[in-house]
Amino acid sequence: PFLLALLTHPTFVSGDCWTTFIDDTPSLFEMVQSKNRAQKLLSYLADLCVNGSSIKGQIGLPKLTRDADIPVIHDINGWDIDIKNTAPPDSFRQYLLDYGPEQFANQIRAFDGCLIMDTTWRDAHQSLLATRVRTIDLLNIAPATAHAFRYAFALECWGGATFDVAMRFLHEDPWDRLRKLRKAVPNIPFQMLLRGANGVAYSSLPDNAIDHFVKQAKDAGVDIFRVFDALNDLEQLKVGVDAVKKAGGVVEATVCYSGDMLKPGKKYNLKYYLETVDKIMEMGTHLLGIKDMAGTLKPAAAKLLIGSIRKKYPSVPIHVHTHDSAGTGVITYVACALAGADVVDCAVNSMSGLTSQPSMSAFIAALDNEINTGVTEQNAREIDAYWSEMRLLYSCFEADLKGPDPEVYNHEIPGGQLTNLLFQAQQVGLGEQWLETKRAYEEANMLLGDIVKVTPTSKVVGDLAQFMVSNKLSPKDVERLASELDFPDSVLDFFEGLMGTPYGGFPEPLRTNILAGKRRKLTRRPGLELEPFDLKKIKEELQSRFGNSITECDVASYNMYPKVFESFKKIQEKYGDLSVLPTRFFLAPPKLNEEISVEIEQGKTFVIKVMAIGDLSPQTGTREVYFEFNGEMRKVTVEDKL
Ligand code: 3PY
Ligand code: ZN
Repeated sequence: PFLLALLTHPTFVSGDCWTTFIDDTPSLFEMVQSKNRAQKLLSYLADLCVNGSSIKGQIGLPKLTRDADIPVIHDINGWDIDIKNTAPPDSFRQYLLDYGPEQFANQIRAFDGCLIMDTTWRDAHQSLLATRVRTIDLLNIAPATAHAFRYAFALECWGGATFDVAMRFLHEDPWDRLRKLRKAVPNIPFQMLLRGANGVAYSSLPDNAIDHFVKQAKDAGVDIFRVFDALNDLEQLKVGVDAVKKAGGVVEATVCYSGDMLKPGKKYNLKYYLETVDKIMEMGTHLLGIKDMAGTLKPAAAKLLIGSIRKKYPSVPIHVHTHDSAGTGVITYVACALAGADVVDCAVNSMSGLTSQPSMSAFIAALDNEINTGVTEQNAREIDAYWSEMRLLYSCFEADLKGPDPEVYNHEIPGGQLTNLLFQAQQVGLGEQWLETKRAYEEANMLLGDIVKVTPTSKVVGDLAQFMVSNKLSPKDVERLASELDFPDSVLDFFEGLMGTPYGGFPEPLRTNILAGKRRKLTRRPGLELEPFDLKKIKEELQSRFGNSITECDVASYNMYPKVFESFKKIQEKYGDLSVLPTRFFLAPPKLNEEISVEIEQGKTFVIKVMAIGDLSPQTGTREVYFEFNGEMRKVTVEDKL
């Protein structure tokens, strides 16, 4: 392609060429780069036209087949805001940048009301749409959001499952997403979810990998880090907390709330939570998070828990997170706000409810202006108009839950996992399978010692439950056959101690029997046993394989998910940067002659049309796909895999 660009360059063609022509004409390289990018993108589209979408978890096609409308946002006086030509107003983020995390926390605590964190960009789609929302659809609404939610506490936009899903299933770079969003929303703080010593992975990494990851995240735009440990293991939690402190971020150390603490005989009761909070406060945190990942914090328990913490620690801002699986989330939030919580997590209406967060508008309306939230109902509705269209665009990832179900108070399955398990059960014909999975989940939890369930420990319970269902094992069978059964890796990781230590210790003799001859038993937190990563060497190795464009962020991705990162780089080499492709053409082939406009970078757009798909060649098993590309004809040959 370089030679072709050279031979067709007007200066070369005119013969007016000198010896340093190549060096002096960088546009030659740009032409080559652009041609390569175009060819790669066409290869993806051609494959989509011939073989259909290969995105995992996709059932059917998007129901939205045009660009979504960008809503008009109104200011407090009801005037239209000219979003393109008006910078979003300074807000809590500027305060954070000017005065630092401690003063920022004081400012949040001093706010007269209960602020909102919008989770639409992270937990809401992780819980409802299998984490499949793509960067382009976040970026399109980002400027409007920067205005509409100017006085929100934060936007949760990164971490949790979004990190690996971006690379694994969306073929996108999560760091690129963060940087682009940061640029588009300079004024609202960004929050991420960090799984303590597990980073954004499913078991612990060496401490230096966590420090390195958090530093990159802070530098790329994360302001506030919600740090939790899935077992409320405080040593594990501290690894994440210390990493955020070193990086200069805002620490929101978090206690995970598991089950209904007011149920008689509950292992995790008020005393347990208050003692855990005491230890977190001793550790030092800017804000205190209460993470109710399954949505089992009932209003009466919320009033007691938040009220008790508020009384003991009058100056720490309390930030509450719940899921609306039971349908009682808004009542719980009102109870939290009245008991002294400073921030609660909501999602915009069409991305809320069920296994997601409670509805922002419902929360604002329920307070009836008695308590200020920083977001107006009108602005919440304006942004919601866009997301109601996104819900159609991503309809092919819906788990199709029909309504709230307080059964979550029994099975305690976290929001995101509930949708996931339901989706898997649906694949094999719901009915009996789903009932069995839920029952086995409760049984597996008790076998494991009634643990706190959130990623990654919720996966352990889910994997064990599915293992029990598919092998028709009762809890007694599991105990009896423990040393013979071939348990899922996550169960072995848990018992080895790679996720930390549960409150009350591991169940014995189950642990000994399951690990016998397979794994060791860690007696200290995993970070003290794992060899630190040689970060310099890892970077050099990655550079030798993938070229000098490898960055520290790539190293951090590789450290979290080596295999996923390698596959992602290979797909990127084949298809280029797919994040720029509009979602309806990422998930479904365009119609013949339909115009696709792809802005590959600011001010540079590819205009593509599929003109024809050729017949199957019996010799090669391939087809040719013909495109019009920026007015020129192009042809791509693809294997027909169907
Ligand atoms: C995650 O860790 O991804 C979660 O959302 C936990 O609730
Ligand atoms: Zn959550």
